[in-house]
Amino acid sequence: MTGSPVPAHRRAALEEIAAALAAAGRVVLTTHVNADGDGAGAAAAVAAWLLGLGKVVHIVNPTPFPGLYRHLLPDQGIVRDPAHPETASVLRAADTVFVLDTCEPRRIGRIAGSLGRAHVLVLDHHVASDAAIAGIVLQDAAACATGELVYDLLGVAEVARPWPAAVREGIYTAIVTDTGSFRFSNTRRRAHEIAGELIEQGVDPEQVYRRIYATVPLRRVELLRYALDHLEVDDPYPITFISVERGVVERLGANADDLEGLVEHARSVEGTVIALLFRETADGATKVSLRSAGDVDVNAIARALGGGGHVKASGALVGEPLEATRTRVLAAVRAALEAAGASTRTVRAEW
Ligand SMILES: [Mn+2]
Repeated sequence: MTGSPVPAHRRAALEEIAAALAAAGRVVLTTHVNADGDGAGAAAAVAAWLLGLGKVVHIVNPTPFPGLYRHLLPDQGIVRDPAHPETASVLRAADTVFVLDTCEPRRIGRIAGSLGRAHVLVLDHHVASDAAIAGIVLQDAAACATGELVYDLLGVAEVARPWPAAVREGIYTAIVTDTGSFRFSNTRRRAHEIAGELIEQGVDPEQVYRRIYATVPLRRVELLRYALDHLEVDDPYPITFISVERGVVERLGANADDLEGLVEHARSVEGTVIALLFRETADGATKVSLRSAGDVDVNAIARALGGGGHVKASGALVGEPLEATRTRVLAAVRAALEAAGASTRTVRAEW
């Protein structure tokens, strides 16, 4: 069994990270707030690999490990709540902290304050920002997911194939979720190559799909019903947006997982160049998700709002109520569309 070749420009950094992990004894893995399938899958895969090498491994995320991806964990006991008093000693005892799917200190919340004496390693595929976490960093926006970089890390470390089930399923899930099930523009040939090799190793795509997408709690369907009912088109601009008020999330008992993917419904509306999701948080701030279906760089817009991400998919947390945020963001997006010469919605005359 041979893997997809590791891109040459990643090798040097991956070799350094692999050497640091080989020398590590107690490793803490972490990812950004509201971990997604990439952050959770990448962490589960790395945890399974390192546990197999006899390391002591814990996952300490700034926000709870998502229930949707708990089945990927090689051992449920490795996840620690950052607010729990005993977690401070886990962080203190770690000789190595491995940050996945972000390289920004503010995205790992209170974990950023615990990086002190440990060796810090970072794997990330977001667009570089000014304030990166200090350590051995591989940041490559050419990777479809952090899962792709984990795949390369195991390749460089020459881990014998087939890999443990939790390793290959974590990486596969990371790639499936971050490529929108192989639909987004980051779905390049290599995403399929890696997926193909993981299937050869034993991943069951239907089972992965069922666990993530084919079974949803009723509240998520109720939330979708509300969202579609509140979908708006910013005519004549090619902007489609959904707003979810705080009361709705509370009434349905919805969480961050439940909101993932909602913005895709706005993006799918014909003529949409920019899709937005506004979601009011419990403390009265507003989370904004931005998606670009064209050439407009939503990462630049998100950065101006204090957030960031990718050229075609970004987000920001704005400390203002929903309505004020929506007014401000719509103005910024309209201006970006005008600057790009894409300020009117074009639709087919007939279907
Ligand atoms: Mn990612």
